[in-house]
Amino acid sequence: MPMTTTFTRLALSAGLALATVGATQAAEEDVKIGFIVKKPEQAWFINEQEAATQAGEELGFSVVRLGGEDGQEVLSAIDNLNSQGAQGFVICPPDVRLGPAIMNRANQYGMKVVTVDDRFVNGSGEPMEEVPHLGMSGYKIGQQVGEAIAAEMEARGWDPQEVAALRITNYELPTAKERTDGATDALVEWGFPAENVFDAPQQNTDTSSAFSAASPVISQRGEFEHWIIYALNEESVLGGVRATEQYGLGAEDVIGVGINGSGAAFAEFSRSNPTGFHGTVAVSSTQHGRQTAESLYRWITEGEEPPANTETSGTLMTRDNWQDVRAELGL
Ligand code: FCA
Repeated sequence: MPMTTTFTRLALSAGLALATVGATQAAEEDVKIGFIVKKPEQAWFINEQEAATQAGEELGFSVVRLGGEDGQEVLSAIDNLNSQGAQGFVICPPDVRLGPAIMNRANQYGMKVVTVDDRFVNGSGEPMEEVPHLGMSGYKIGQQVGEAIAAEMEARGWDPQEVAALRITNYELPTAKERTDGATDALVEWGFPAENVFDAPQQNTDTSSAFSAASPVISQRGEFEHWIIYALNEESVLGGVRATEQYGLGAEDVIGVGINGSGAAFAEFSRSNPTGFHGTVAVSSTQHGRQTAESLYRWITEGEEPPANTETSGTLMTRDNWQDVRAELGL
């Protein structure tokens, strides 16, 4: 064997050995977490993932942003994170009943998990309290929605007996049920007739599924000229508002109030002509993203387990104050 080849081989293997040592050291120091969301194209989730990334840049950990729109995608996202050396992930699952399967996979890899927005449920439908969670205080925020709608009906001088409520529901998701229950209770307490509340069950939590759910309900109740609309989020309320427009109902006939305070609402408030989308209860998606990522990081590095359940609050945002509230909440 010629000298040069042997020398090259030796140099190469020494180089490889050094590279391996370097990688091991880096792996011990670096913290990498995943941030998996059920609807990666929605403004709420984009904002959460960006805020988590920002927190990582400040505190010194990296965040891999992933979408998980069904169970299969979530499990492969977890495999992918494991092969990248991530120590844990924050997740808003596409279906809360996937909780046990997701935890199984995470436990196989020794990964820590924090849920955001939608809390896992176990086989009996109870919240999985062993997985730390941060989400909005659904019932209270729902009540704020109901109160805002009632105040606007009063301001417009509507007789509640002649108003129909479009309640876009998603009863498989506990946080969604809490929110629409809170809104219904506040409305009924104010004097809204419970028999004028009509359900439009949606398949998903987005605008198009709400539109499909709402259309037949509005068409069946053609006798009502005034509608109020609420749902688990503003994307869904927007679907309902678009459906009323199809039946010739304008901004003066409709009061829709959503939840979130993200890009979907800002776009609606920025339109030159107001629509039936009256307002939204804004919650800080920035805080949700940042706080969950940071608490997972502390758990990984300092062994401090995050609180079992953290609930966040909301502020009403309308066409009149949306820019101020946006700035206040850092959105
Ligand atoms: C659920 C909804 C989102 C957002 C989040 C906090 O995941 O689907 O729109 O409201 O809760």
